[in-house]
Amino acid sequence: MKTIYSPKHVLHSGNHELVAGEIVPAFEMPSRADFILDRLKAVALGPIIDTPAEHDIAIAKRVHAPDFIDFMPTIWPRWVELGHTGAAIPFTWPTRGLRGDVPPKHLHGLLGYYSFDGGATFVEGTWEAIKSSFDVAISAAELIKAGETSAYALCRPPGHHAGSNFMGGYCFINNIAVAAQWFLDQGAKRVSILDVDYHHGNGTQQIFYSRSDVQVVNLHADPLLEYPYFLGHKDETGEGAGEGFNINYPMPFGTTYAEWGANLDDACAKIDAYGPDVVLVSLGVDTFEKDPISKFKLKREDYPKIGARIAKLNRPTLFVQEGGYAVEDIGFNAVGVLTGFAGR
Ligand code: SP5
Ligand code: ZN
Repeated sequence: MKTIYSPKHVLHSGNHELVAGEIVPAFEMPSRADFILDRLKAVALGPIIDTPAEHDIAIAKRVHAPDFIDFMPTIWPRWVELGHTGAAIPFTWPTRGLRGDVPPKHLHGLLGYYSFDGGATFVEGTWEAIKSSFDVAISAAELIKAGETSAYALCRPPGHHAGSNFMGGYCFINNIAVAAQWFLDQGAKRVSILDVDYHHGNGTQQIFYSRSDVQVVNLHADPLLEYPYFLGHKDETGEGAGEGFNINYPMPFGTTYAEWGANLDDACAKIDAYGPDVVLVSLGVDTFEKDPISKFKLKREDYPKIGARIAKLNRPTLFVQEGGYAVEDIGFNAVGVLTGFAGR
């Protein structure tokens, strides 16, 4: 299996986030990609391509609002112009009873307008890293189009919390949603997205909620208990033409592979029944027992089982990196899924 990666991810670094009242270094940090790369090389999974082709950002606008995509590269210059030094971060959001339909003119207001939390922060190089992560996803999709049976997009920053017109949860462009639309635009009839990240992929769900050409299947911590809190319940099954094409498997804290794997089996049966031309996997490994922000109990030896089960779908498969914050273990876990898929 080939990996696509961009060294430009490192431009998105030094960010902070608010956790239980304290400003702390963001859990989503550059060393995550380094540990994954080290492990890819150690197991010799396959060639690692670190020069993804540049792709037209118009591709991202097929699933994101053009004004949202155009806003992101302006954030840092406008932040600097305001005289700010630290990272750009939103702090006011249009919740119930406020006008969520009128974009403010001031940058601080726009940051809230185009986000759902304070977890998507900008430093000087953030936009370049976002663009490189998008380029990685599309370049990996191109490998599948060219006939590879699988590929791994080592994306950073991740994407699955980003919706059509909002960022959040470390995510800016929804890399996997953009790739899914790209496959459709290239002639695919049906695409399945299987999201195994610990957190519900609220952005991916929102983007495809009323569509039948992308099936979205999510395994995640119950939103009654866990971030992102406001989406990911079992009764969210899609709407209109999308009815029946969104499937959620919320699970309690303490979930082990016994329960998680049973839900994966069920999810895979639903994907088989749908019959997609390609399967896209939102590969988060924050389900790991030692993940610092998560409460599932998957073990290192469980990750190859995930890959092996996905391989049994027997369809072209694109893996797209999402979360995973037990940094020293992330290589074993993420690459474990890929080696399991490859049958070793
Ligand atoms: C892509 C992805 O996995 N994004 C996750 C964003 C999670 N943001 C909320 C973090 C909440 C942290 N709770 C911390 C408990 C630490 N003991
Ligand atoms: Zn996550």
